[in-house]
Amino acid sequence: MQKNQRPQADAGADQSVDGGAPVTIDGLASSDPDGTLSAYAWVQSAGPTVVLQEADQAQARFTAPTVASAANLEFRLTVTDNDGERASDSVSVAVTPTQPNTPPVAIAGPDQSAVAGATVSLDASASHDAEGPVTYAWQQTSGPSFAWQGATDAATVSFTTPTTGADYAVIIGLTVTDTQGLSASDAVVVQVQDPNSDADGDGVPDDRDNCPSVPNPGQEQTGYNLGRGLGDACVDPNVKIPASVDLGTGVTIAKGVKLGDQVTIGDNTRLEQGATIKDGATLGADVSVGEKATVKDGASVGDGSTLGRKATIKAGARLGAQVSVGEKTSIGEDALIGDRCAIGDDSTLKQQVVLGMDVIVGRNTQIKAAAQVGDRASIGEAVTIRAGVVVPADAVIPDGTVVK
Ligand SMILES: [Ca+2]
Ligand SMILES: [Ca+2]
Ligand SMILES: [Ca+2]
Ligand SMILES: [Ca+2]
Repeated sequence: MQKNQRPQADAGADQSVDGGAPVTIDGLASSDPDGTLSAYAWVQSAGPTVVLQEADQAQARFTAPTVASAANLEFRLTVTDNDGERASDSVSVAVTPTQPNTPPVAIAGPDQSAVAGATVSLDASASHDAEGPVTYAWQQTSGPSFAWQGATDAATVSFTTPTTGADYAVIIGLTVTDTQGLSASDAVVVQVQDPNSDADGDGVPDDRDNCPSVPNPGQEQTGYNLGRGLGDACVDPNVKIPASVDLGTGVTIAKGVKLGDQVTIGDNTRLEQGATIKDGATLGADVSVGEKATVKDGASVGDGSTLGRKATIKAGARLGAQVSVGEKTSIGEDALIGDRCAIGDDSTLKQQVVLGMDVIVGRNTQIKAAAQVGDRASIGEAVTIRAGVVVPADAVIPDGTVVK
């Protein structure tokens, strides 16, 4: 009896396949020189695990795995002959990725604001990856340290903002990682306002301080700053009020403020010393204008207003009824002075000024030629009325009046 000859295993030629493709590994070329093969056994020996079909047949099948990067699979075939003797061979199957992996997109959510001591929730669930699910990692990167509430590896996390006695910001970084290990980052800024903070140390907490950067314990807020929520300390006192602004009522316009054209100033306003009321400005009733104010051409001053000493009322200005004009006022040509106005002592009324009815003109005032004086106007002592002034018969011209 001859000695049995070993079978010869042949696992076939190495292959290269696409991810997801059906693959057959073929051991049909195996043989036994002096008998027959009684068994085939395929096992995977390397690479991402696949499910082998018909692993006990000459030909076995599997589906190539979907891989993000190239992978190599190895299979070992063992054949057994009719005398129970065995032989083995291996085959490689290279799997190419069907499409390259793309990095995930990290979305940490919009920046937020919170008060100190509050719970802030962050939501990164809008993060995504084209190839599959992502994992999350949150980490504080700046600001006063805080304690997380629960896990920091979830899409949504939360923490409590610490109380520090000052306003601050915290920045929280987010890293999102896909199933293939690619990652992306994002960050979210949380601005935290501490109700007890007082950045400028003026005793007024920031959230109630109309100028939190400059000490102003009195919270002064006058003139143009009224209604704007700005303290005087934060605003240039020489600010120019833009054209066509309506300043509303009860406003005080500080010294040096320049009013633009067409500004409307409401009732009970006070314009301090040196204010300039420009062309087209409209001042409401009972406006008080300080010394050395200038009322320019075309400006209109409402009823009952007071123009201070040494005011200059330029040509063409219109003063309403019962306006009180202070001492040493100069009233320009063609100005219209309403009924029952009082014009202070030492004023100069230039040519062609028209004085309304019952206007009172103070002492030492000069009324120049061609001015018209209304009915029952009362002209003070020592007033100089130049030649050509029209004075009606019932105007009261006391003793000492000089008519040149
Ligand atoms: Ca044999
Ligand atoms: Ca990906
Ligand atoms: Ca303050
Ligand atoms: Ca302040």
